[in-house]
Parts: sequence; C-alpha cells; structure tokens
Amino acid sequence: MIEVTKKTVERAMLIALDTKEFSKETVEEHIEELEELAATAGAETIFKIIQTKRGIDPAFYIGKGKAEELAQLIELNEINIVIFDDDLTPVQVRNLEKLFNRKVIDRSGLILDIFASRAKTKEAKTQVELAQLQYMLPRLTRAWTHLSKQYGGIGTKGPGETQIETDRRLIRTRISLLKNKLEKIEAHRMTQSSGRKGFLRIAIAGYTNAGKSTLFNLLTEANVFAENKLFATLDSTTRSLDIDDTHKILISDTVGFIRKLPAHLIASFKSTLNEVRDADIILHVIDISHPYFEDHIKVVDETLKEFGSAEKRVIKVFNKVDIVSDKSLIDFVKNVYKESVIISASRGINISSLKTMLKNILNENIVEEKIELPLTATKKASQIHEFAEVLKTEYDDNKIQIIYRTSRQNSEKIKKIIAY
Ligand SMILES: Nc1nc2c(ncn2[C@@H]2O[C@H](COP(=O)(O)OP(=O)(O)OP(=O)(O)O)[C@@H](O)[C@H]2O)c(=O)[nH]1
Ligand SMILES: [Mg+2]
Repeated sequence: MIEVTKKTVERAMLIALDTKEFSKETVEEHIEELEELAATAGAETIFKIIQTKRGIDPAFYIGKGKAEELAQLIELNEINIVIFDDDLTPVQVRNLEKLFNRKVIDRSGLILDIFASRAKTKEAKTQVELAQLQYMLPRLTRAWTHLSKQYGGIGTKGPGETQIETDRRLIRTRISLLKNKLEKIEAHRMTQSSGRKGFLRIAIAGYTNAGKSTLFNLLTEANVFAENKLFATLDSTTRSLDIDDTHKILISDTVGFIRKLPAHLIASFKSTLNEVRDADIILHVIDISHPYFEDHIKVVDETLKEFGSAEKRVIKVFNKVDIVSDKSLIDFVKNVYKESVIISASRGINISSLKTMLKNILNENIVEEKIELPLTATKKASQIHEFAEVLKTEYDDNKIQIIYRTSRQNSEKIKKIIAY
C-alpha cells in the first residue's frame, strides 16, 4: 500500500481595514497583494475581509463586534492563521489571538517570515534574524509564545522557540551581537568594493517580481535564481559586464521592494542595499504588465528616497512587454516616462536599446586621464588608486606619470587631491 502524505497548507483569513483614507480599489489592491504574500509563505487564502470603519479600534483593530463575528467564521471553516494588512499593536495581537484562538500576524510579520525562509547566505540570515528580533521584542508576550508552540508554521520561523522564551535582556544582547556581525560583514564588503573605483556601477532595483534577476542573468550570463514568487532574491550579486571592447561596468542585482516594507528590514538590510546606495546609476525595473505598476513605481521611488538615493540618475526599465497587448499603454509609458526603455527580459526584446543607453551613459560618465606628479608625491599617487582604476604608472628621472580611468565624480576628487 502506498501511503500518501498530504502536505498541510495553512488556511488563511486576510483582513484589511478601509478607513476611507484610500480608495476602495486601493484597499482591494493591497489585500490582493497580501494574498500573493500569503501564497509565497505557503498559505491558502480562504477569506478576504475588508472592514469599513472610520478610525482604528485600539483594542481589536477592526472593532470587537466584527472580531466576534469573524471568530465564528474562523471556527467553522477551520482557518488556522489570520493575517492583517497593516501593522497591529502588541495589545491588538494579544486580544485578537485570545478571541480567535488562532495565530494572528500582520503584513510585516508575514514579510519577515518569507525573508526568513528565503535567506540562504550568512549575511542574509543575519540581517533577517536582526529584523525579526527587533520586530518581536515589543510583541513578546506569554500568549504569543504559547500560540507559536501550538500552531507552528507562518510567523514562527527564524530565531526559534528557545529565543522566543528567553527574556528581553537576552534578546537585546543577541541584537547587539548581530549588529556587530553585520558591521564586520559590511567592513569586508567595503574592502572588496574598493577595487571597483574605476568602474561605472549600476544597480538593478525595483518592485519584487518585476524581473530584476531575469534581466541581470540575461545581461551578465549569470545564474541568479528567478521565479514567479515574491522575494526570490535576498542577496545582492555583482558581476562585470562588457559594454564594448574596452569598457566594463559593474552591475548588481538586489532585493526587491514592496509597499509597507518593515522598517526593521530596510535598516538591517543596509549592507545589501549599499549596492543601490553606492551605484552611479539605478536601473529601476518595472513590470509593465502589472495592473498597478504605477503604484509600484511610487513605492520604489519612496523607498529609494528613504535611504538617500533620491538624487541618483534612474533609468526606468519597463519589463514584460511581451505580455502587454494594449498598445495605448505602451504609448502612454513612452510619453510619460522620459528616460526609459521598454523591454522583455525573458524574451530578449529591445535589449540592444538598453545596452546602447548604458553605453552612452558610460561615455558620459567615465573618463581616462593622464597626470604627472613629482617623484616625491608618493602619497598622492597612492591616493589616486583609491579613486580610480590605474591603467599605467611610469617613472622617469623627475616625475611619476599615471594614466587612470574613473568616473567624472571621482575625477574631480582626484584633481582636488593633486592641487592640494
Ligand atoms: N512574461 C514575462 N515574464 C518575465 C519577464 N521577465 C521576467 N519574467 C518572469 O517574472 C518572474 C519574476 O522574475 P524575477 O527575475 O525572479 O523577478 P525579480 O524582480 O528578481 O523578483 P524578486 O527577486 O522576487 O524581487 C519570473 O517568473 C520570470 O520568469 C518578461 O520579460 N516577460
Ligand atoms: Mg530577484
């Protein structure tokens, strides 16, 4: 006899509050995205509830009456997890869990859970654990620990039960240890990247599932994992890319963004997101086939602003044009977004236009220069190495001649060093 073991999928109820702050469509769009997140985490959505209510109930978020009504629905339909689209306070979580007798999590908790199950490298694991502990700290309650043991599954992965049970003091110690560890990883990354000064650096950024990794793989012939689920990529990968015979650029694939990305995650992913912060140019990849792509653009722009990349030159890369049948949409995008290109990364459509664009930017931004210094200026000569890729150094009787390649920005810095 063959025994079939059925994989248990969690049955979820999703709840959003419509406080009239946003349009009805927007609230629906948000809960649809929450459903995608839930699916990524392995939960099947059985109910999507939108409760219209002016103002948030401090004790039960959606109000006690509504919560009691839902408790019955949960019981009858064997729901085992309840997910809220917005962040709940520790008090709300406690009250709702008691009433529902089920695990209650919010969007941040769900995103953290997905990140925890997707983190592969030491760096990503450390970053996720830090974010989880910071998220958990104010929410540590006896009820929570009790429920996490009882139900397991979503919202309970990561640091593990033993840490949940330890007191806050221990968690704080762990947090500072993880911060330390990340600082070391970051320092290591800095030394690694110091050899990249003479290159134009490009970061691929954008909403999750837009096709960033697919584009990265196509351009660099790398093999970064790409799939039709949210947050396939958590680590940044950097490769060099030959733009023509003599010019190389460095290009990085990075973690995707999403609306309401937990602040702790952004903070702890700082070293990964440095690839974006340090880039000269950002390729902002957008899934043009997504009905809400304009909202995605806003979220990404705001997130970039949050960590100080607002001033950077951004090229908008509208991807997945192969599945867009509405020609007027393409015309609209062409008219509205000036520095942009419309492509399909998976089908290889219009990639040459994107490459031409990159080549032009490279020509505008990278310079090759020659300087002469007196033989005694060894300190200045070594400083040039910090800001440029030195192509040739020659010494004669009374001077050093250095030929280097660097960005326009660094070229200015070098001129200041020499003049000083
Ligand atoms: N139809 C179509 N699908 C595409 C295209 N580019 C990427 N995809 C698909 O979109 C899905 C997401 O692609 P990824 O490259 O993993 O997206 P990502 O932006 O790296 O996503 P995260 O790392 O999760 O943030 C995959 O199923 C790809 O095959 C395209 O040009 N057309
Ligand atoms: Mg990716």
